[in-house]
Amino acid sequence: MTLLTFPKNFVWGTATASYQIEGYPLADGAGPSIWHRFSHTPGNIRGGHNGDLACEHYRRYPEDIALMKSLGIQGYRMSTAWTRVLPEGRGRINEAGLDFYDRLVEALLEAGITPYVTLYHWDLPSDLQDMGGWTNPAMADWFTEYASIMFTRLSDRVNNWITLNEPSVVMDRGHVFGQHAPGMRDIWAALRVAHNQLVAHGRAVRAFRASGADGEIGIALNLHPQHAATNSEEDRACAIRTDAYYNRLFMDPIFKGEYPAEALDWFGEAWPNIGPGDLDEISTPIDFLGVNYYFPQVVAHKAGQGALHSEVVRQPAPHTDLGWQISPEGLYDALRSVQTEYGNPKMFITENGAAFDDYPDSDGVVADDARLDYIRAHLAAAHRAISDGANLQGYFLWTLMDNFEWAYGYDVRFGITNVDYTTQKRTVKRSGQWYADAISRNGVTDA
Ligand code: IFM
Repeated sequence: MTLLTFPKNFVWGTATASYQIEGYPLADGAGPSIWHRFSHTPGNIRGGHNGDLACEHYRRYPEDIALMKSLGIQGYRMSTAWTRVLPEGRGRINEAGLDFYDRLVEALLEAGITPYVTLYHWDLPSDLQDMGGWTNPAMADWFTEYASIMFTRLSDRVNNWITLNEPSVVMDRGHVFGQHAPGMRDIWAALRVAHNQLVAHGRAVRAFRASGADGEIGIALNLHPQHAATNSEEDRACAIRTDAYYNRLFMDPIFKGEYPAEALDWFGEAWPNIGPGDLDEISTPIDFLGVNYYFPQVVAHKAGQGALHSEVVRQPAPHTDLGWQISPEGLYDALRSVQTEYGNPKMFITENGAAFDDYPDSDGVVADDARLDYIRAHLAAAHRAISDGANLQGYFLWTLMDNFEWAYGYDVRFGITNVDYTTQKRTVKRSGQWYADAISRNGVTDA
């Protein structure tokens, strides 16, 4: 067994998101988000769950920060809820909401943990949805107004910002398949949603630069490598299409200032109008790319199947409990493709982790060895990518603790800490103990 040592300043972190952990979404003057509405609509979420309590992090954050400190976590990727700060999405500021994030950031810094703040992790203010949400081009200004408030309030202490989390999931799950808020099924709208998010991202990056704040800003994209099921021309064309849709629709405009030609050809008249200057704005240079990686996908051409005429071909085991293929090579491929195709920007893995259904045994031990193996193997793949030149500077494990896993509610557990939702007791799982050890050694073993 060899210890794979990471570079000296490699950041070891965990990631969470506001609606998934905070609970009390309407407390202290906050307004409703689309996820509040969506989860309170019968039939949308497994088990009828919602984020009303979640992990009660809104009240228990000191305990959660102490837990991170005990594990040696160096960086914490969190998100701020737009609805706590601007209950109607724009205009009137709710000071109590800002105060909460102020206290949270202070407590993190006191614990020696560096905050990495994501401004949008899906909890859009409902009032903005009522005006069309991300289908409305005015969203770019509304998002920038909110982002600027956060920069003004926190950038003296927060030096790492992420504009949006996984805009492709917002497009696809939220507006094509309707499994996420706001529950739309409209490819025409979805493509506008993709574009408007990207413009909002670029505009917020410009506002950050104009503010003169110290620090760095980037975006978190979920990279989803696509492979053709066979060598046939049709399957290969299909994989190029799905790659354009999931990955290059976001990577190309940000890093190259253009949309992938395949997507334009494929979606034809559904393609949104691109305003003059939009692509310049979208491609405003960022300081780092956040890579969220979970699994790759093998696709075959299937006429009439979805907008992309593609079928996912299930691969042999292993899979996580969500049926997601376990493929550390996919992470290696994703990092290397950013390196070779997009100029090797500074990268963080801003999410990576696995869903397994595990609980404390009679001795209170959560022996989540499958998750531990998943994390170890993915860190080893990340290490290999660094050795091959990828400019990867940190890893934020998804996720610190079990939480509200969107349409799956609380039935799906990604945490390295178990949460008992009846008592709110936190129990660090074996994977969490292992992660603490990896941090202390700044490395993982290769097996
Ligand atoms: O829980 C989510 C997270 O909010 C966004 N990325 C994927 C995770 C697991 O599904």
